[in-house]
Amino acid sequence: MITIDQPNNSLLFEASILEQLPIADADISLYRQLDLGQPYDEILQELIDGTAWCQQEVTIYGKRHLQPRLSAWYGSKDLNYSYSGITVTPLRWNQTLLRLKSRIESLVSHSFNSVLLNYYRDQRDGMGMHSDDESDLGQQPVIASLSLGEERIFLLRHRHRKELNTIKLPLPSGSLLLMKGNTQSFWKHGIAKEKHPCGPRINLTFRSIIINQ
Ligand SMILES: O=C(O)CCC(=O)C(=O)O
Ligand SMILES: [Mn+2]
Repeated sequence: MITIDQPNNSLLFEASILEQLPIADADISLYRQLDLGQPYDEILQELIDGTAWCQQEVTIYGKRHLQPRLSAWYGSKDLNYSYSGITVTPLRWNQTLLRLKSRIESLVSHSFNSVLLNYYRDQRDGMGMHSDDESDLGQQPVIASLSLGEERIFLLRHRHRKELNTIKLPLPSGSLLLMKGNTQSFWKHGIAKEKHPCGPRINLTFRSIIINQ
């Protein structure tokens, strides 16, 4: 297991500089501390209170079970999204989400038409290993993943090269992880459940669903 937790070159870690992570077959970069114009905890609470959360029932290997987290899908009208045997219809953008979307779009110079929010209520919530490789996202999706609240460990495991160790990347509040290029084709990722008590964490993955004309 490899842990990427400390800056190895402090010049690269100034708040507004994007750090490219040295990961084979992937294009992954990280901002450690975004300026969101508002304290992170305030935004976290706004999202906890103002989001239409639900706990999805999904089918994995033919078995139905409740996801160990809450989620919500927001986006432009008619942008349905299908994953793990469910199709979700988008809720309408609210002011908080539009503000975050526009901040992130200008930072990464890419536009997004949807966001999946995940709410990890405590250490018992997590997300299994998966790739965001649904055809609706296109061949080389750009996914911008904002974390707020409790720091949790983002796991990355190569899909084919067993000699590569699993990477453990702690995602602190206010960090933005940007996944691009072939990342989803070669790597799976997930959020580990924890043994020690954890406070709430919300992750927002901004995505672009391809609109078929
Ligand atoms: O919570 C995270 O950091 C990961 C979320 C994720 O992988 C997803 O929404 O597909
Ligand atoms: Mn994902």
